[in-house]
Amino acid sequence: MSSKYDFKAIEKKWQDRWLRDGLFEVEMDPSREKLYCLNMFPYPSGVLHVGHGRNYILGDAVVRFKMMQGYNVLAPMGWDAFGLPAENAAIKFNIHPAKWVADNIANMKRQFFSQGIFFDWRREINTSDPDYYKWTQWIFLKLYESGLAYKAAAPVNWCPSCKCALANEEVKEGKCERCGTSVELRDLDQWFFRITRYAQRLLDDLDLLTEWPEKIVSMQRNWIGRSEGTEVDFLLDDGETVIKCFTTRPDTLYGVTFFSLAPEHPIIPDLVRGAEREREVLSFVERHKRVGGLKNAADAEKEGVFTGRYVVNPVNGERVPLWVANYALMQYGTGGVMAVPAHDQRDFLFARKYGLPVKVVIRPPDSNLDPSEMEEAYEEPGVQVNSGPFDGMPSEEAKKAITEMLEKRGKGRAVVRYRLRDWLISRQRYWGAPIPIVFCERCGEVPVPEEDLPVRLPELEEFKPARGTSPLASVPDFVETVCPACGAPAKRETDTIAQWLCSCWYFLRFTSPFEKDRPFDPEAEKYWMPVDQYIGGAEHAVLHLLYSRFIMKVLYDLGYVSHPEPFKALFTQGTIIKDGAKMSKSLGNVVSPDDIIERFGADTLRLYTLFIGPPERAAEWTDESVQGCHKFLRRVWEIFSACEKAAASAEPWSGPADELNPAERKLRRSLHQTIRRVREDIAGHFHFNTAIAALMEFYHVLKATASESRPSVLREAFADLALMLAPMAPHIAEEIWERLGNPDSVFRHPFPDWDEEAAAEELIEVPVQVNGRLRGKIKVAPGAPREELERAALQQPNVARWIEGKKVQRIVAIPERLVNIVVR
Ligand code: ANZ
Ligand code: ZN
Repeated sequence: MSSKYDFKAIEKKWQDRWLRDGLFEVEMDPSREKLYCLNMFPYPSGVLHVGHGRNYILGDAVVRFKMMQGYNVLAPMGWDAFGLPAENAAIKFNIHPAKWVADNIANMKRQFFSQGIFFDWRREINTSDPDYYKWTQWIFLKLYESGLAYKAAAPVNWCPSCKCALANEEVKEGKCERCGTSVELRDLDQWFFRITRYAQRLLDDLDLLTEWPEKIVSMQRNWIGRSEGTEVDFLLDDGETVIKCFTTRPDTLYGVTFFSLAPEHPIIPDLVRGAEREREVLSFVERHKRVGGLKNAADAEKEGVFTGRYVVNPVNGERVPLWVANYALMQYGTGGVMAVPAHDQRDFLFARKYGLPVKVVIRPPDSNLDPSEMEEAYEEPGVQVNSGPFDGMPSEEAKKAITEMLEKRGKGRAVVRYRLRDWLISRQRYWGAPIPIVFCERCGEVPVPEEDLPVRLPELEEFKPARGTSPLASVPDFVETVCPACGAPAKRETDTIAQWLCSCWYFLRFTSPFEKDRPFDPEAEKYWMPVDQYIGGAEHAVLHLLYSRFIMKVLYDLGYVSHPEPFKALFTQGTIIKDGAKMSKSLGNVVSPDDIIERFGADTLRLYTLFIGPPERAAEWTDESVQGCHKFLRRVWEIFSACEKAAASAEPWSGPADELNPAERKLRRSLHQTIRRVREDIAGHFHFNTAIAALMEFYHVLKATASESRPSVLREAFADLALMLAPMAPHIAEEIWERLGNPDSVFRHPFPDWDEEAAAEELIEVPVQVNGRLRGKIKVAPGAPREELERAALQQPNVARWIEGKKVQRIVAIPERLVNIVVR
């Protein structure tokens, strides 16, 4: 009497019902424990593929599981709508970014809905909405007031294709992260956030993030890049000018044989002015300035040019030649490097190439080094040699001693350096929030008063980037304004804010998105924050996640938020692979969730996405396995509809265990063992994959025992099966749950707990013989090992009597069958 698995009707029914009943709509409720579960919000790029589902389906399953555990769960969603992706696509398809964004949002929302991925949509955020970016501008002003935002001319990474300056974090191996074009360095007036002031705090508080993947924490640590070292003053051969360098190896100071300057070092033109080498040096500088990106220079072929000038080593008065070298970076330390070829590999390669001397000042603890025979630098610690008064001292000790000597003589000092640079926040692009600053002839830089926010982005027809200036610069209505301080005519800043700032605080806005007069309600922030579970891609390890931590700390210091860190636990899901490559639109290997839903339903799509493998690892998508998951759901449906009438007619089993028949006992044992596994797999590390495998095994037991089981036992089994399936395949779960006669949503019901007794393995009776004659019986678990049988047999009271006072010669134990004790 089984009915067909009509997934289309079932899924539509429940999606409408969840919407109507506001299943995901939550309010602050101090009497309940809250749980804030957040998926990184997407760029509204248009269409979701099943690779995206790895993130959102996982998030939805976690949310539903947590609801069933009784938490007050906040699960919001929104759109990271400003920025290059929207603008570049809009240019490509020749439609306005606002329209492009709106169309895409509509489609993606539909796709979320049809996958049963639900949110509290009342809280939806669009970062390009003036009601939102008003507060992004407000945050800019807060940083400005705190001296954390400043404008400066600086060499910036410039992408000639995007016609846009990029943050260091957006440059990958010297190329633009967005479009892959080689990045150049250009001097431009730019806005920066002084994130460097928070370097130490951002580093220290990594210790609070015990529920983050270790990998991400260490990436942030490296990105901040703290190093302790010494700043050393070298005197130029004019006898006046000091050129500084930063070193982490002051112990090698006696081994300096030349000095390298970064090509962008501002002193270079003065060094060679009027000299014979001027043209050669300046043309080298021109050529090498162009190669952008902090990291780029490290692995490139070492190249340099001699300036014709010398500097003096402060410890021994030696004159060493001053070079310009491509491996010296202007953005790190002082832009100058004291070069020690014997103990630094980059210096070594450079010295060998240009025939510069190699002088050993550290030897290995039990051997000597001959500079002419060295094939690479000796970078390890050791013992000082050729180091004047420090000879014989262990090099680790000499670091401190030499620094102290320099400090005494005023020629150097201990310093801490960070690799982290200030955060470049301005963009010469249209599609972003205007920077709320006005320039007045009389008053200079004036922040827009808070009550005048938002500074609206004008609607433009022509928004393509021009040569390095924002398209807003050519809109007189926007540019011309009056000075908020003195009322005189003034001009607006025309750069826009990088979209990274929009996503640095959206999680705060979600707590109270309806606030009109403030970015968020402090009470709501206090209740909902921090985000308990953040889920997203590892590619955001140092961009979004570091920036968000910074902004949170600034707001914390200003008293606007009550937590120093935004994200308590972080989960980074693995990617979906198809045909050997990461699934992506640009590679043309995407699978549409729409197609899978059409053929098999959303529950199948969800189940397979969760079943595909451990969620933190990459996994390969195969269409056959989708069908396997579908078959499983169909079988569940079929056996349920065969048993529906019986199960719905009874109360769940609650009688004593000895009244169960063998089939019933087997079914209940399997059920409660499955509950234990499913609970542990999900709660531990979101291992829905093994939880689903357990449910599949349970199905087989259910199938084998259903016909011999009474209605009450079936009732218990199907109810718990529905509850367990609910986070993963919510539609079919609700349908089964309702048909069992439950009036409320399955998500208003607690996730089941297992009964230890029912889950326990059934004991088997094994006869025990003494000298071949039956003397007793023991009860052991199936498969219990020999030693356990022997131990139990010897303790059995009647057996013990028969062997008392005798000598046990030998015990033969056959698991599950027999124990024979031979005595004399
Ligand atoms: C001399 C020396 C001798 C160095 C030696 C190392 C080994 P970390 O540890 O990553 O902070 N350095 C300093 N400023 C630089 C710049 N602007 N561009 C390129 N390299 C620069 O690196 C610190 C080391 O990087 C410094 O220590 C310096 O080389 C180099 F046997 O100074 B060292
Ligand atoms: Zn003014």
